[in-house]
Amino acid sequence: LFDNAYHELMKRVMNTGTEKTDRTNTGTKSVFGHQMRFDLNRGFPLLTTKKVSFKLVATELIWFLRGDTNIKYLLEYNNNIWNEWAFKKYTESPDYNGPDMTDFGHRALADENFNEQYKKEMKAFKEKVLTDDEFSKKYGTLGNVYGKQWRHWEGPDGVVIDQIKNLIDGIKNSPDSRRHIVSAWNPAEIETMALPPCHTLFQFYVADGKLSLQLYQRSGDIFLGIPFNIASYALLLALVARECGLEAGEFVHTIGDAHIYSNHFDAVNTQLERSSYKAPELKINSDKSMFELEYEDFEIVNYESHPAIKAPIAV
Ligand code: UFP
Repeated sequence: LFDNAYHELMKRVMNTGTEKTDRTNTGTKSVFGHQMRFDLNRGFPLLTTKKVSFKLVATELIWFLRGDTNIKYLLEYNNNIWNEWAFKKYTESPDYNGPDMTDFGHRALADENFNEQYKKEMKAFKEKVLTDDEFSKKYGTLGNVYGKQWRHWEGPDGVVIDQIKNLIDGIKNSPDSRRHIVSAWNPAEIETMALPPCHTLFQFYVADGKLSLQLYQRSGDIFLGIPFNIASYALLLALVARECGLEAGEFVHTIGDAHIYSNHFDAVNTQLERSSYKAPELKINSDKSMFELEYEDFEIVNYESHPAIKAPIAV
């Protein structure tokens, strides 16, 4: 069962993880180097011991695959997962005149008055990204994040490399190749990204008519990030397999710094007490190429899960 692999990871880190400080000043327990395997023939790995929103996963992946780096597309689907990073850039800019938003992540948790101010400013920010083109061009963008690197990696002399197109061609024309790699980690552009890529590099592998995918994720927030990352890469594998006329095999998830934030410990313990349901199935109700698919073409069937568990995100 898919949930088991994830629960094993949570238990490993809770029981044997090392306490460390981190960039966000929250504090974590972590292990270095962990691997999980998800065989897509056994269903779609959307966790069932808490509700994970497939809509957020799918709209973000479509957004990556379009080469888009502006949160406007996500907001149109009411997907708020990247807002904090864009909002941070805006509130640190000279165009922002509202109350001071320094360190809004921690302060919103600690101070109810501030939280009200923050929610108000964030709401106005989202509204402006959605309705004001000029504003959204300037402050909706996250810099050279995934979409840019996957579809428009800039090489020397203005050469633009479409890693995803190259990947599909490579898998179709030379399935046995050991070079089916996409890298989001572009050292020349790290400085210009809102967040240096967490899912850093992935590789595909073809054997017995089945396509498998391994991701190297440098840093994983086990409670909030990893459930999304699993579903997202499982979906990517399903899409690329379909595009190449292959069956989907395994998603192999390799994580570098696998951590649980100290303010997620209670949530993790709650989830660990739950037992899993049968995994759901993914359906794609369209013949369109993966590059033309819309969220409305996807369907997750027979998804039964325990309720969502809320926990604060570290910014
Ligand atoms: N994080 C994930 N998955 C993601 C993503 C972020 O787990 O897809 F974008 C988490 C990992 C870490 C934080 O807790 O976000 C990034 O911080 P850092 O750059 O310091 O590793």
